Amino acid sequence: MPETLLVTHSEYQKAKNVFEQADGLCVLPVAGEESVLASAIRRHRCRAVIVGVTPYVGPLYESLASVAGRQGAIIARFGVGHDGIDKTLAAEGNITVTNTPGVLDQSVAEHTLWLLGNLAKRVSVAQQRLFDGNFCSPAGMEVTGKTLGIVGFGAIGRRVAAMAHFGFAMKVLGAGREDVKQLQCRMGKSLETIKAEYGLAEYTCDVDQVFRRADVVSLHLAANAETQDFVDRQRLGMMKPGALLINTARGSVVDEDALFDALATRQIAGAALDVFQREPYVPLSADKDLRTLPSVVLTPHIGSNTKEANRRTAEAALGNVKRFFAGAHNQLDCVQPDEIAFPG
Ligand code: 8YV
Repeated sequence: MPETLLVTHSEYQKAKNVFEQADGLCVLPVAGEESVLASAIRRHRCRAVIVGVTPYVGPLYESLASVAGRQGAIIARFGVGHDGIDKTLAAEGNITVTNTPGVLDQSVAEHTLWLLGNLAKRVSVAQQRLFDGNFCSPAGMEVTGKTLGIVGFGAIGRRVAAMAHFGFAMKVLGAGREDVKQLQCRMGKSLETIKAEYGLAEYTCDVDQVFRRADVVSLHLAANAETQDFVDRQRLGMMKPGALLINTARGSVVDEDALFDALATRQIAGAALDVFQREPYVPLSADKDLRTLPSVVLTPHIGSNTKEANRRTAEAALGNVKRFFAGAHNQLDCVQPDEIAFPG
């Protein structure tokens, strides 16, 4: 009897072909809602699930642990960030957690650039006006020569840096929590090489300086307790009056109420968000709904949602599940309990 693998619906839909053609496993789509997923695990006596970004807080681990016992189970993230998975509960239940590093960096980095382009040229506003029968739009701005602050200098942040500099001649400031020595050590390269490779003008761990100097701040931070509401009123207050903010990392890193106020009072000029504190988006405060502002561009967490990245992600997640069942535990993209969700 092949092992059963449950894949949450939205992830299954993103790469149906890959899942339909998976050999050696009985792959079934299932609703991502935790209680439904948990009962399906018990019903199918299943030890493997592939899941999206939905946070799972308890029943998922209980049912996997009860079905798998000492054999162990696997939660394979369809994606990179694993802030929705409780790594401690997983470890307690003898459940391995994996993710898919590298496969979606290009898509998320490109999305960051499309959001920047939309904001810079007011594309959403212009389209809405055209739809309303008004064939004119506000003036945009060129991005060439502008300063882009990359906050969180992991794989995605670095790709954005390179595309913005080599593609648009932007001046790029990189900021991360590591000092230069730690950065050089992690990347195994000198700062000069890193700068040349990613088109970086400067690297700093003084992130506030980047908020003060950048015309555009793009967030590529880990979602963890340390970065909850990282972009708060104080940091928004540091930004230049004409500045733009882009978030393709995690919603939790931006205080959305503070952002609403900064935009409504024109303290900053615009913001583009692909990720939200609550997904699907629900305003934190009913009277601070970002959708009512003309200076925002909002997309429904689609940074990684391209045909190319979806296929690579499905193959990577499936690969982890297959290697798990084959006992190749040292070949899994394992997530450790204390590992951060995005390198920053
Ligand atoms: C989701 C993401 O994984 O990789 C991540 O951390 O945020 C996303 O790309 C994906 O959308 C789930 O289907």
